[in-house]
Amino acid sequence: MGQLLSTVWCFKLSSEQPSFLINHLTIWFGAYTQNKTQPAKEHNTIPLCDAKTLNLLKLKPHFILFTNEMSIIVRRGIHSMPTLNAAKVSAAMLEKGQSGVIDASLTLIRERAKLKGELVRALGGAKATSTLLGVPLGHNSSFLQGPAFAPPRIREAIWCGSTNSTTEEGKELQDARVLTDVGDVPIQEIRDCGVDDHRLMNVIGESVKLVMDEDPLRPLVLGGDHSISFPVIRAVSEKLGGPVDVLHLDAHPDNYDAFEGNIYSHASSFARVMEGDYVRRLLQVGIRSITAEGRAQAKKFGVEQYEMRTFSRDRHILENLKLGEGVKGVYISIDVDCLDPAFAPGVSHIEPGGLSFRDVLNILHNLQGDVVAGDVVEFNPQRDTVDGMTAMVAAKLVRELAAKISK
Ligand SMILES: [Mn+2]
Repeated sequence: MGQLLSTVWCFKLSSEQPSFLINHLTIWFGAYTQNKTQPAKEHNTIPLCDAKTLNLLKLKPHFILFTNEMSIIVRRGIHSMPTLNAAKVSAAMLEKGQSGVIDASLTLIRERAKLKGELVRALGGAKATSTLLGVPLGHNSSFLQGPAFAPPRIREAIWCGSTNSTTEEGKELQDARVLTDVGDVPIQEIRDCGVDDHRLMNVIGESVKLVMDEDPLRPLVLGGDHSISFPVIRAVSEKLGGPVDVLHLDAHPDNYDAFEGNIYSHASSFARVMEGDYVRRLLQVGIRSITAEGRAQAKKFGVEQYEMRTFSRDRHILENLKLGEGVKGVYISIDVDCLDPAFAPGVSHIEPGGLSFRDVLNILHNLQGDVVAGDVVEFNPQRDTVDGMTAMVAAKLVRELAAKISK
């Protein structure tokens, strides 16, 4: 927008107006505030549309400028608009709209899972089929939010023509009985409707359960930041009706009680997990960035931590793990930053001194146990190399984990 016009037109939102209008206003105000050369002032006007269109949309222009709101938008940008808009509609209308969007999102996952389940059965069936479920969520990151963009990049790399579709131990990924996909939970679209994190976490969990409803599909979740592991593990345990053992590969323990006040932070997911009865044993491997609180929390929750500084000593144990016996199975959570940044630079938290890719595969391939679900999180495409090297690394972790889950 080249020049600043002279007045902001504000409109009273009512149930008569279509929901797209709210989005339109959001985008439009955002475009204005992000390109302006000075803050919006009370006497600035922006003509939104002509009188005929206003009439058609049943809009009543109110020449009252919400100056406080405009200053919030100016400071925080377009992302504050959904909340501000939400404040203008009745609670009942908001609830109806949010529920509609959430139902539609769950329907999409449910119907795709049903179809993929049918496909697997039509191909002769399987005992377990890895099923990709993308959760493009990045806003619970404490530093960068790029993991929100990871799922499509990982999928692209899984099927990249530079490699074949056979895993190291000989599973064929093009066989839908080994690997299938139900798409992404539309995280940003749901958040755009003003849905809070408590409810959003439940939507993620419900989506996981919809995949598990469809035997033999087992969820393999593509993050997203690590905050998503809490609702996913909770859902897996609730669905199976008991605790699981968790193998968690990460540079960080992610067990702060809350990080910067956020109980859903990606640095707090395993505190939330351990507060419930979802997990019997939690093994954390690759740890090399840990505070006194991280150690105290691990002690409190009885977490088995394997730190990188003693990896050469622990290697034998970690390459011969037997987990999940006497519980509902094994869950594997792989934070890409468990790897040394030499192998995976495209992460938000670069922490030298990590595992090699082969170290991770040795642990994974040799693990004995029934792997019921897993996730690969924290790949940040915005920090990847130009040739997408870390996308290939994340994709190979997904491919090998898919092979481990499927049978
Ligand atoms: Mn990490």
